[in-house]
Amino acid sequence: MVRISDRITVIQGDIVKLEVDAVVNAANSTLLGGGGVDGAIHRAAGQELLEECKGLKGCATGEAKITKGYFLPAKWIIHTVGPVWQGGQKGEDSLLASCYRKSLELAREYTIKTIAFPAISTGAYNFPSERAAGIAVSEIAKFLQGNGLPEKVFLVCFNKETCRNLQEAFSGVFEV
Ligand code: AR6
Repeated sequence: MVRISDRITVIQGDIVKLEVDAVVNAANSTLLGGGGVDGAIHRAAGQELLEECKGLKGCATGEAKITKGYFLPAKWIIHTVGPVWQGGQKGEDSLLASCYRKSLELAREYTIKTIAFPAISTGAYNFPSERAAGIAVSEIAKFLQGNGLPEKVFLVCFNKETCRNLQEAFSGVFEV
């Protein structure tokens, strides 16, 4: 039996370059592209991604939808819409947890073995990075406890602060 902590890895880098079965996009509710990681994914995947996204008719906050990966190394893109931080009293924590859970449910449904998440909502949507890291690691750990798929989850950080927060959250959850 592989330990849950061995199925989660924090890595620094650009999510669009990762050779995983699926990458998760921190999208907005239109699913028609934007800045940050969303912009990077759309640029790298190409115009056909936008065409497929137009057919999805958007996505609610806390939900997730899947498309092909087109020119990405990843076969699939799971688009999820994180909450905009509004001070913490508007259900932001549970909506963020839902993004991770719904993305992982889709991954399981599509027999995805390896998946990479960006730090959802911690950029343009202003969710406090440390708090978001705790939610990400505990929600993923909870899901993996009950599921064999995905086998491996990468938490991708783009800057040092996010890396530090994710590593600390990982240590906190797994007491390493
Ligand atoms: N690889 C990995 N992580 C990245 C990359 C990358 N290439 N680029 C940025 N990040 P954000 P949000 C990190 O703003 O807060 C968009 O316009 C970034 O450092 O991309 O959920 C959408 O269309 C940060 O830690 O997403 C929405 O309108 C994290 O990804 C809105 O932004 C998330 O930052 C969503 O905002």
